[in-house]
Amino acid sequence: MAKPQVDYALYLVTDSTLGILGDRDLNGVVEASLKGGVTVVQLREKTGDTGQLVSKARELHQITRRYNVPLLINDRVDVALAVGCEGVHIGQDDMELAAARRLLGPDKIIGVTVSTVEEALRACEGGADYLGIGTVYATPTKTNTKEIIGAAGVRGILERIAEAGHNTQTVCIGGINESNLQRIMFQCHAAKKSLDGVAIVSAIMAAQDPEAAARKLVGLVRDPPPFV
Ligand code: TZP
Ligand code: MG
Repeated sequence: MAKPQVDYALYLVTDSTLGILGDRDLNGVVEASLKGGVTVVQLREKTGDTGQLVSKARELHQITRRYNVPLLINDRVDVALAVGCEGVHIGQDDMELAAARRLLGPDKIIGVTVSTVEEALRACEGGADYLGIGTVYATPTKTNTKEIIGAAGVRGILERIAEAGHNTQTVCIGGINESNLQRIMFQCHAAKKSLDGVAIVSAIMAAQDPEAAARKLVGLVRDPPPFV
C-alpha cells in the first residue's frame, strides 16, 4: 500500500504502565478514542517482551484499520515489520533514521522525536515523515525527558525548518491537555509553519471518557475558537 496521506491532528500515544487504565483494557480505551476522533495511534509500551509487544500491536492494528487510522510502533522497527502496520516513531537514541528507512522502505511512515533545531533539520533532511517536537511541558508521563523546550522552543524549530524549505509535518508533545491546547497551538504558530497536530498520552488515556476527551481535543485542534 502506498504511503497514505496522514492527518496528524490528534495523535494518541499509548501507555499502559501508568495505572491510568485502571481495570480498563488498552484496546477498549484506544477504540473509544478512535470513535472520538483520534487520527493517529502510536503503540508505546516500555515493558513486556517482544512476543507480547507483537501480539498487542497485532490486536491494536485490527482496531485501527477499521477506523482507517495509521498505527505506528514506538522504537521498534522489527515489530512494525512483523505486524505490517503503517510505521514507527523513533527517538534520538533509537535506530538511526537512515537505517529505519532502509528496512521499512519508502512507503512506511517514520516519525522522529526532536528537541533542538539541529535534530529537526537532520530529521527533515533524512526524510522523516513527521517530527514529534518536545517536550513542550514537563509531564509525569515521561520523566526522563532531556529537554523541556516550551512553546517558544517549538516555535523556534518550526521557524527554522520552514526557512530551510522543509514541509515535513509536525506535532508537539508533552503536557498537553484540554485547558492548554489552544494556547500551545497559538504560541507554537510560526510565520510560515504551524503545527499539524498534537500528540497526547494522559489527557486521553487517563480520561474517564476517552471518547469524549478525544472529541473535545480534536475539535480544539481543528476549529480553535478565537484566542483570547
Ligand atoms: N515524549 C515526550 S513527552 C511524552 C513523550 C512520549 C509524554 C507525554 O505525555 P502526556 O501525558 O501527554 O504529557
Ligand atoms: Mg524511543
